[in-house]
This record gives sequence, C-alpha cells and structure tokens, in this order.
Amino acid sequence: MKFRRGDIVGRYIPETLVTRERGEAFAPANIALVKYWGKRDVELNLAQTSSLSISLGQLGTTTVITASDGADRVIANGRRLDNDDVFAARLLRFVDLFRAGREDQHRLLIETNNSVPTAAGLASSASGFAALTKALDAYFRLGLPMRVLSALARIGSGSASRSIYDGFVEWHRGRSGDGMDSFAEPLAVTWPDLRVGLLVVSSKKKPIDSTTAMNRTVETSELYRNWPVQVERDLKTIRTAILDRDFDTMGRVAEHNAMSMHATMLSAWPPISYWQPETVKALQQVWQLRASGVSIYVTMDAGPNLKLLFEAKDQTRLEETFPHLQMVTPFST
Ligand code: 2P0
Repeated sequence: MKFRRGDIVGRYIPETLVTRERGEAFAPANIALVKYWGKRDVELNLAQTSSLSISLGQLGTTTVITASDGADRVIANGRRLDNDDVFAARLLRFVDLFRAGREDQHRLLIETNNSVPTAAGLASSASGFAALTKALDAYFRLGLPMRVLSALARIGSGSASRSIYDGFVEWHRGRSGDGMDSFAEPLAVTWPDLRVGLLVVSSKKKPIDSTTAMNRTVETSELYRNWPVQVERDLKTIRTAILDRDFDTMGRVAEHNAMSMHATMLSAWPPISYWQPETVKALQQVWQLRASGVSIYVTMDAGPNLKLLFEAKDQTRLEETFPHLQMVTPFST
C-alpha cells in the first residue's frame, strides 16, 4: 500500500486546532558520520539505510510561528520571502500538512533564523525542518512524542529526522510502509573533547540538489548496490567506536563512508561530482597532516566543503594549517 504524506501527518492532528500565541523552537544542524544516501520511498523520505550523525550544538535554526492577519508570510534571516520562492513554497507545503483544509483559519507568520553561516555550505534543510516541526507542535499544542516529531520532520527532509536531537543520533531506516518506524534516536554518549571544523573551500552554487543526486545514484549506479552492505558494517563499527570513545576508529569509518558515498555519485549516469579543485587540495592537506601523525579525519556532504573531525588536543595545530576553520564544539554544555 502506498501512503501519502498528508494522511500520515493527519493522524496526529486533532479535529479542532487550538493554537498558542507563539510556537518557538531551535534545532541544531547535523553532520552525518555514516551517510543517508538514497531513498526507498521518495514521497515519505524513507531511507535505503540507517544513518548516524553528530549535531552541531548551538549551530542551527530557530523558528517562531505566530498568527498572521491576512496571508501567510515567511521571513528567513530577516528577509521577507515571496510565497512562491522555492524555499518558502517547500516550507508552506509542509505547514499545509498540519493545517490541512483549515488554511484560512490559520494564516501564519513564520520567522526562521539560521545561526549557521549560509556560506558554510551546511544543509539548512535538516535544522530547518526539525525546528519547523517542533515549532508547529508547540503552536498547535500537539504535544507529540519525540519519535513522532522525528518521523514528521523526516517527511519534510530526511536528514531533519536527526536534527531533533543533540549529540550523536542514529536514524533507523525502518521497514513499515507508512514510515512510522523510521525515526531517529540519540545515543547516550557525551564527548566534550570532540571537535568538528567547518572548512569552506568554495561557495559556488551546487550543480545539482541532493535529492535529485541521490535519486539518480540509486537508479543508475552499479556501485550503489554495495552501499547498503557497507553502511550496515560501518554503523556497527562506529556505534562501538563512539561508545568506547575510540576516536581513530570513528574518524576512519566516517571518512571511508563519505568517500564511498562520493564514489557512488561519480559512478551514476550522468556522473555527479560536488568536488571543486580546492576540495582536492584541502583533502590532500588533510591526508598529509594525518601522515605526519595528527589524528584528523574528514567527511563531506553534497557540496564542495570539508568537515574535519579531530580532538581538542590537536585544535591549535589544525588552526595553524587551516586559518579559516570554523570550530564547532558539539558537546559544549
Ligand atoms: C546526510 N545528505 O546523511 C546526507 C549526506 C547529504 C549527503 O541528508 O531529499 O536534504 O530532503 O530527504 O536530507 C541531504 O539530503 O534530502 C543529506 P531529502 P536531505 O546528511
């Protein structure tokens, strides 16, 4: 049986919507250490595999929802967007799932602010849809459990399921057709010395959005057939490494997994590459540093920029090599 987004979200919405004056929420950005790449259901963003990420502490999205007199209005980072702007339209389509058929009684002002610099090339859809889901839950007084919030955020954008939580988070792929067993859960681990360094090497516009890229990879790459096998093995190894605070094993698995994901894209047709010449140069610097004895690993997403993984003891050395590195402390509090 094929399920539609509206039917799934509708299960959690009461007949009568009672609103609060304002619904406000924050959600962190996240970086996958074992990636989500490929869907088994495009309508509901159900992944082919589970994935595991680290949330970026204070870096993320804050969303505030209040009533609007007149039309819906979306304000992103202080700028009013046209309602047919690609971002605003995607956001409002998601909001419509919650107020289905009652749009006229519930016109909304949605203000969303990212603390992640847009130039950092961090997907804002993960923290954006996670914060929006939580803000809708607050505004419409839904009181939904975290698992349900995670599954609903996933309908907005797959990786948003993980941004519901801080710290290390695993998104279970799930098996059911309606996707309600496809939600994320946090791992009970803190790692205060862990650092993530955001290295922006290019702010060129992406050649292709990640949704299209992953669908094309699933459809045309023969290498992709092995991806679920590798992910299953990587998840097993990385979970244990995280529980043991075994940094080198965690870093190795994360880097290998990211490089393998990019290899599946390159083997799609037409081929996909997010890498720029500056990406290759920076990767070689990372590999040289590692060869000289520094415990540093790298992960990359659907873009040309690098995310470096290291520990506090190597922070100074990293800042010397990469003066523009933006430092993130995922477990700062
Ligand atoms: C991830 N990415 O695990 C992977 C690695 C990019 C590379 O999740 O279509 O914006 O909205 O479910 O979540 C980016 O994809 O895609 C992503 P949709 P999403 O972080």
